[in-house]
Amino acid sequence: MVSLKHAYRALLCSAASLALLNISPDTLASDTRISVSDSHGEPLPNAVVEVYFPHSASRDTRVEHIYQRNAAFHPEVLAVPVDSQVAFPNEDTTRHHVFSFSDAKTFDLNLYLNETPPPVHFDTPGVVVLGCNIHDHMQAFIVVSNAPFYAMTDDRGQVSLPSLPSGQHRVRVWHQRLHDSQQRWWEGEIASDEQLSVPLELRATPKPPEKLSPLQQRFKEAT
Ligand SMILES: [Cu+2]
Repeated sequence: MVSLKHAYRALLCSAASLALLNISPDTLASDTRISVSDSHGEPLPNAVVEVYFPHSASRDTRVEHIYQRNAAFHPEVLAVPVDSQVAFPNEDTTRHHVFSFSDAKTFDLNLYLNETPPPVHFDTPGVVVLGCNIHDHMQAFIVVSNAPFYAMTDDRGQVSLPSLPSGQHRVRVWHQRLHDSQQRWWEGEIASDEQLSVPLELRATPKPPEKLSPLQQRFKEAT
């Protein structure tokens, strides 16, 4: 039989461990989360969340892929660390012409079918809007991030964060329907032990990809 004194000591010990959990967010696994929803409270998957905090780890750059199948880009949203490369393989039996005129990366992969062009290097942070010059409805986004932590929300509109240093940290959230320019971010802050909910005011319908202007068309033909 457990004595009252032992039970009391056990209670004290578990209270001490709980207190330890609360005061050491730097060293223990965190369940800090950011939840992103629309203004009606519906969870938003595929939103990109960035958290900025002091860190020394180097970036894990790599080659990613956005492939084309059934005249659509897959995935539709890709988040990569700055200095990553992305290849654009075509899995369709028709040709595609992938391009972007975004400030973060302007490029043009002229009509191709089976021979995937060399990967494109994304060396500037920002949102790159992709289109296809043949299929106007095709659209995708590459979010190039220089934040120490970035992730995309899951089906529940959530992102789990690593253990954050104590204090307030800058947070940015992007969603393709946040603003017509598709370049606007929601900005805020999160504390190391906080659960943050971000409701976004979205525009009603997705904007079709930017078409080549007559001037851009002439520029393209001249190069
Ligand atoms: Cu296409």
